Amino acid sequence: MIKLHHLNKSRSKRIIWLLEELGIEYQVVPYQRDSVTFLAPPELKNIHPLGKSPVIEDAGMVIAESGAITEYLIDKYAAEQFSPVKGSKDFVEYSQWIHFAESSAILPLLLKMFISKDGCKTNYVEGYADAEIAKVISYLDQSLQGKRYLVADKLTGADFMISFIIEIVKNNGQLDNFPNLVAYAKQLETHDSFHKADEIEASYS
Ligand SMILES: N[C@@H](CCC(=O)N[C@@H](CS)C(=O)NCC(=O)O)C(=O)O
Repeated sequence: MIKLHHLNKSRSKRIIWLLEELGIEYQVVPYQRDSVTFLAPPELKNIHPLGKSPVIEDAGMVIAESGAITEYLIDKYAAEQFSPVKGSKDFVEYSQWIHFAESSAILPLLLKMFISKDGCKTNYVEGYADAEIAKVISYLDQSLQGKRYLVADKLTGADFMISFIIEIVKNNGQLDNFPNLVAYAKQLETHDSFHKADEIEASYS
């Protein structure tokens, strides 16, 4: 059975949602962040050298990185349902969104979170993060104009990945000025598995 090494309040929620949507059996192995440092406990390093979450174990493999896990699970268990056809134009877009979620999109959001944890003025980083966050949000909003989902008019791996970005933007109070993002967030909520993932995540927080 698939094991998901899940850290509370983390990107691992993407994988919980995906596993729920796939409807396959899995076991959650929970870990709690340190209340002061907010870092993962050292036991996670026994599973993967980086000691981060999510990590899954399946078929004798240990797989890290939420984007790679998303692609692996979809390819193995439901490629036709949650991915465009490989080699198609949609597939290129799909791949772009999966990478975007863990590169251009997450970086400024994390910087902003770290600055607020430090609680002091910065010369450069805050201005950089704010400008980049504005770019990320408006890019996403424009890309979702007239669309229900990011790619191929169906729920795909791209949406599982971007859902976490939407959650951070929402928690930062920046979603409401972007009607396409608000509509997209509502669309994701039409999936029962999305709410199930919320409940499961909350049960470990
Ligand atoms: N790029 C990785 C990032 C993994 C990551 O940084 N996870 C965070 C939780 S969202 C973590 O484990 N933080 C605790 C730590 O670094 O100690 C992914 O997409 O899975």
